[in-house]
Amino acid sequence: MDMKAFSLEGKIAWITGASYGIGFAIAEAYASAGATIVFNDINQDLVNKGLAAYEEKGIKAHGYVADVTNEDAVQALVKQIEEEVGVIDILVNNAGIIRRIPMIEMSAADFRKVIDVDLNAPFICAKAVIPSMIKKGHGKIINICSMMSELGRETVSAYAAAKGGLKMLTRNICSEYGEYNIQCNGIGPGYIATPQTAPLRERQPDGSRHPFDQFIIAKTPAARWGEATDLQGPAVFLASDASNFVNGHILYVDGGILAYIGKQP
Ligand code: NAP
Ligand code: GCO
Repeated sequence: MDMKAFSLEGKIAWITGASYGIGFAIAEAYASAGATIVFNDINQDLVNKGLAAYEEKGIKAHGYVADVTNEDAVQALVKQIEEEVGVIDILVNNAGIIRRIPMIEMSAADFRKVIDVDLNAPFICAKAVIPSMIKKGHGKIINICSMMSELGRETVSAYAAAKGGLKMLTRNICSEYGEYNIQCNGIGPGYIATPQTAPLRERQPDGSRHPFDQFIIAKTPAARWGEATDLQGPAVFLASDASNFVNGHILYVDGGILAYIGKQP
């Protein structure tokens, strides 16, 4: 087998919400594999922060301000990227938010906001890039799903609904555009140590670990939280020619949580 199949040389990758966190780690891996990195974030400060962080890693990224929930803004952004950088070969729908509120206390506005960012935006961004991928004869779309694409838990009703929907959007893009050599897959991270999960890992006043932190350690065969870098290899695989016959698949990168009943307390 020619290992060049894992290379991203000559490819243009757009990772949404990639100023930091999982998106940044994926972009870093894609740059190492030879891709040109394009990212967006919701305001110029974050884009500048991202550009500085990429530069520190020796990566010349292209950063744009765009709210991925705004279809006109995304359509304009893709046109601008195609003019300034080139046609997008790889889209990673990474931007996402969570609101941890008991369902019956959650406002419909909060529920809608999570659905808007975590489900509507991946639809908007995929819809914007697919026409040029069809013309180009290939494309890769990777949706950052979640264990909550499979499981529920208290306080994350909107997030689980969005990520469950994102799993099925992934399968539908596969079904509708697979014949154009477009592969759409998902990555389902387990519990990853990023700003999004920081509240779940905060030390208690007595210095002990957060109860949820202890719970995740007991539920994970790897007995640790994931790091954003744990997602880099799987993300490169799904963006590369090595996965051209993998489509509609959600690759769980969770340290084994989904397979494990959990350690007896
Ligand atoms: P994070 O640290 O909160 O980063 C999320 C990124 O998305 C930030 O750069 C954020 O920018 C950006 N963003 C949010 N709303 C946006 C919008 N409307 N338009 C453009 N950018 C927007 O989260 P993370 O932990 O890296 O998670 C990244 C993805 O992985 C999310 O989809 C999340 O659901 C998923 N995930 C995370 C975990 C985990 O354990 N961390 C596990 C499974 C799945 P702002 O700073 O402006 O909000
Ligand atoms: C939570 C966490 C999870 C993780 C991730 C798990 O509150 O349960 O934020 O939702 O972010 O999605 O895969």
